[in-house]
Amino acid sequence: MSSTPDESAGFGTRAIHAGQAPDPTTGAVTVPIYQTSTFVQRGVGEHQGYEYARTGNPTRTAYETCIASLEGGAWGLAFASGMAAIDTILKLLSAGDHVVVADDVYGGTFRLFDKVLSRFGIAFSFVDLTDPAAFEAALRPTTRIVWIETPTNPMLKIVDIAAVSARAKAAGAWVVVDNTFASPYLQQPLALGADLVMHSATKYLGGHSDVVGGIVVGNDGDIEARLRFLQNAAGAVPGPFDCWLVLRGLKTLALRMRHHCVNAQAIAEWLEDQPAVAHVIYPGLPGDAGHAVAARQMRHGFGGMISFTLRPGGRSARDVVARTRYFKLAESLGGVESLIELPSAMTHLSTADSDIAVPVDLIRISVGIEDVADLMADLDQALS
Ligand code: P1T
Repeated sequence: MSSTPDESAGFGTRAIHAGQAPDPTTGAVTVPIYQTSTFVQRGVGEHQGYEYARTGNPTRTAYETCIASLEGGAWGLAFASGMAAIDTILKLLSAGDHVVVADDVYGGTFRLFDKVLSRFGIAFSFVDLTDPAAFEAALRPTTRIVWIETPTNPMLKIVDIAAVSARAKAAGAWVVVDNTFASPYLQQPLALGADLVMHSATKYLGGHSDVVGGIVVGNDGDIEARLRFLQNAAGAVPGPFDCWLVLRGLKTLALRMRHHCVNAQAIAEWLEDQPAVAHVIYPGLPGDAGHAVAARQMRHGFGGMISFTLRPGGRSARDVVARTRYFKLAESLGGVESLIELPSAMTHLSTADSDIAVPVDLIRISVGIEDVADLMADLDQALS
């Protein structure tokens, strides 16, 4: 009765079947929500693979198995949030270790590194990883991790994962890619040489803005054992219902990503023609600084995120983000509904006054899967 798909099965097939064999006791086609904190033992240590729900839960196992398959990894580990996943990865390090970080990352990642983990003796250098010379200069004998986002949040810079991974490997450092903005449908960092890939599952993986979660995927068994130990030791795990919600989201990931990409490409091209708009950042635009690398390392499209600035003299960015109807003014991204925000005052407030502060007038949109004509009309009325 196993429905485990072949490794050669397509992405859409694995999204629906990997880790999701029908329930062996009832035949339920969807994985049940095992809402239990503990599991009975026949004798001491004699159990059916589960002892205590912090350590493991069958709903979580299904979700972890599915996302590992989608990222092309050997294993996956789920966490209570993207930040919990990042925090747990960094706990692989010790005082004295050094991390090279892309100079444009989610504000919460910067906050955790700069304000929390630095107090535990881990050093961080924020550098432009699209500049090979800057990357080279940032490497130290103590560098253990190179932390990449691509596309970055919110400047949508494109980092060459294969090139950075090759150099990091030679320097003895692991490469971790935060793949939140791309999703495994558009980009598979492990195949490009990364050691670990992580996500805020809150975004495209869940896809419906109804759950907070994080995930880490890799191939190396030694790193898996150490992360599994930390997952259980620190306990920042998701509950079974949250695992189930992300698992349900994964089933339509391919469908949703295709629509996000088509809508975003059309809106980016349209925005470029608007007199009120000064500059549009979207890796799918042929003139975009990251287009060539993105075209090489991404597939099917360039994602659903666009950032842009306005020409002086017209409406302010603050005014525009408060005027849209369908684009809801909110933090987060990657859901079916479109969102708009001002990173400098919202998601990236923690970077204000730092070396990696984002432009104060930058607008970021997460393009949803609504009808694109309605989205354009909404932006049009907000801009004009
Ligand atoms: O919110 P959480 O699930 O803990 O994930 C944090 C995180 C990690 N990495 C990236 C690239 C992210 O974008 C995020 C969360 N970002 C937002 C909430 C945002 O609006 O940008």
